[in-house]
Amino acid sequence: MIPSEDSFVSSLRSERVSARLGVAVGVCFGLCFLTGIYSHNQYLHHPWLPLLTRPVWIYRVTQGVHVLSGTAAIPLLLVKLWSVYPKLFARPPRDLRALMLEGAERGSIAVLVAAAVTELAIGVMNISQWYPWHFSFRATHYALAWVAVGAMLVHIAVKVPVIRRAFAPEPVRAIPAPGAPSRRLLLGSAGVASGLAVLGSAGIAVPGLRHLSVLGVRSGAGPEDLPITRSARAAGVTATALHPAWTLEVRADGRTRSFSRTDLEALPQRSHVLPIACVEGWSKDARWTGVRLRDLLDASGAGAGHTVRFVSLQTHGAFGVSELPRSFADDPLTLIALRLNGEALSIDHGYPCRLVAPGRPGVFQTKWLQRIEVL
Ligand SMILES: Nc1nc2c(c(=O)[nH]1)N[C@H]1C(S)=C(S)[C@@H](COP(=O)(O)O)O[C@H]1N2
Ligand SMILES: [Mo]
Repeated sequence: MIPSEDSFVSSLRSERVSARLGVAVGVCFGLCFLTGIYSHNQYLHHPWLPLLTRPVWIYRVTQGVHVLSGTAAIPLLLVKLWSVYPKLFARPPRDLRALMLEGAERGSIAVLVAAAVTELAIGVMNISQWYPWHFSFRATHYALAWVAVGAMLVHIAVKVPVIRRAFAPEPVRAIPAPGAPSRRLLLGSAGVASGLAVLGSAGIAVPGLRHLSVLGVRSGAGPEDLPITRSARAAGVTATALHPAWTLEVRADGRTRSFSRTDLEALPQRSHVLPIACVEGWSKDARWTGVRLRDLLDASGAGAGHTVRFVSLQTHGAFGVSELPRSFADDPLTLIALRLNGEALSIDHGYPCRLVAPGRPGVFQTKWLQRIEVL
């Protein structure tokens, strides 16, 4: 027998509960969306959205909030779906007009649920670096974000009367049956589950919480005290990066200059504390020492105000090439790093040299540099 809406009798379900869970999910999605747009713009460079170089940890914060607000949304969304799923079994109205209206509303909710669940699921899978699909993660995650947020706004607009009712003072307080959990307990548990998910993941970005990071994929260990994403072996650079004849080529104004590691060490050395902040949400500060990019460009005859392309020795896989917008290229903190936390750069962190710029996502902090092109 197919159940009807009335077959679900839990007194924990109510408009008041669903609306409060909805607000919590909505806040998480809003944070996730805004920080996601900021992150995505690092790839697209929309002129209407500036990319900030200060504070140097800006991307640590935006991407940390992105991943943690998405994580927080997962338990909240599950409880929210539980609180409303009996509606799936509601009998359709007989009146044609009402039927069409309800059909449209249900259609928009179906889009919202599908987009939201898929978005959170592929986000988690991306953090775990598990890609059982063939589409581009970033393009899909970005497109689905607009679908989810658009459908959410429609949903909120349609539900305004319900939301008003749900937040109005309760005329008669619902008293739970003896022994039954209260709605307050349900909401509290959803909040605690969400908080624990955040706490278990926050160590990927928040230093003091690293030991709590039971859910975090990368909690902080690695050569020179910094995690590694792609190793030198995985990038296929072990032979080329250690080759004694390695030089860094700098192409500017139609001329190419070459710098050996000794040449780079002979230029004035600067040290700055700058974070590596991965799109996966993990981040860590490190002390980088090397040549200021601006000094190297000056030594190569390149003026200010140019986008600069970085090409690594990497022969396969993504992220072997990056383009640095001019505000970062001319920034005095942007380094061609030779040393990390007081030691020569290890090969997994980008030996012979790598790019480190303030406020940039980790994916563009290109390791194992081979060539720099001033565009
Ligand atoms: N050439 C190259 N550089 C790269 C990558 C890569 O795959 N290839 N990965 C990037 C990513 S995604 C991150 S988060 C940082 C991580 O730097 P680390 O491994 O030194 O911590 O390196 C970046 N630099
Ligand atoms: Mo990354």
